[in-house]
Amino acid sequence: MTERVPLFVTRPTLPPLAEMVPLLEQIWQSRTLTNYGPIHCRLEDALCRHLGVEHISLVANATLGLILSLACLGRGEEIITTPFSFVATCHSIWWARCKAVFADVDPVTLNIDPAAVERQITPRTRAILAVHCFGVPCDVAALRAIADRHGLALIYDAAHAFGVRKDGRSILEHGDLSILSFHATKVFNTIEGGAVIARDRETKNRIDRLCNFGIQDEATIPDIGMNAKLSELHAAAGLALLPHVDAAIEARGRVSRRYWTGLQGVPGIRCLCAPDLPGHNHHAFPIIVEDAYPIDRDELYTRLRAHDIFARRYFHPLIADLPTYRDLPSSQPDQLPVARDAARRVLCLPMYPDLDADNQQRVIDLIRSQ
Ligand code: T4K
Repeated sequence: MTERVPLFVTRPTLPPLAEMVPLLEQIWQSRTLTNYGPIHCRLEDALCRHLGVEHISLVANATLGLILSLACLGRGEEIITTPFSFVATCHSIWWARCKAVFADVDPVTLNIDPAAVERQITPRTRAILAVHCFGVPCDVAALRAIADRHGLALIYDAAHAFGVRKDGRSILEHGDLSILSFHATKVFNTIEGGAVIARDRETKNRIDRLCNFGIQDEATIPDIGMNAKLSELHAAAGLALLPHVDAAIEARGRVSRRYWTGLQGVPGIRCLCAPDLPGHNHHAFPIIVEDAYPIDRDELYTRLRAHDIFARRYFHPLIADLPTYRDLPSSQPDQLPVARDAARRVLCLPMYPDLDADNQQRVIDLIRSQ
């Protein structure tokens, strides 16, 4: 009998080891290990070309990229954001010495609802921090119009959105700043890492400076910065992986189509992302467990675990219901009905390029057989 392998919600994509070795040799040779070395610069250039953007600053992780971005733009202390995200989105607001104000999400995309954003704007609002959740683009046109109308900064947490395109253009072209995550669990990874995408050279230079303690040159330190630099080793992992990322996204697309077909017609199971969504990166495969399904989301999660299938309830608990945020006025029980509903229904199924059809069928069969 073949061994039943555990299926995790994701598995990191790694470059062939042989393609990593020459980069490691260069690092050993140069002894430049960090602080904007040659591999760091090569990865920034390669990412600009790959993603079709002009100004990228690599960072040690997306959380630091978010904090620096929020600190960099605008005045006022309130940041309007989505409660339906990974905690890093909201925690970054606190670390940027600002206050989170939640706005509810759209029931179809689960991204922040522009109309709800507009209702939360006050004279104290500094910025809108929206998330392209699961790689599904936000309503960028409506958010841009609101930001312009009220003179607010617009920042996208694009942690899930590597390679996502909308109307044939990179989603990263929208907003004043966008932040990618290159964590091990993402479509493209540098093990830990991330990037801030800016509109102009001046803002990129400011982000670079903030990543390096605020240092402009040996004797000039105009800003209060921190250490958010990406090391040469991490940059090397990214440089070796980048040529393989398009194939990895295509493979994810095949996994996505198998789920879509396999789960068709199951009463009460709705797949959030259609596999033919143009420009999608298949970052995750979230399903919504509706009332018509025989058991609720948590029971399905538990039954899958009993069969070594480690699907994840991203994003539960809702950020607004965590002890640190639940007393905020925008977190009160009568607020955020759509996000609260999503937090108890969404389940992310295993999704990674090399998830083979036989193992994937275990997931589909279990969901169909409840
Ligand atoms: N904004 C958004 C919207 C985000 O989703 C995130 C991060 C951020 C901002 C912040 O980005 P970073 O600062 O991290 O760059 C994971 C990730 O740690 C986190 O990066 C990610 N979002 C979040 C959605 O997921 P956990 O606590 O669920 O990860 P963990 O360790 O349980 O990993 C999930 C599964 O992946 C494991 O069951 C097995 C597999 N795995 C994981 C790792 C780390 C591996 O096979 N190998 C590995 O090395 O948070």
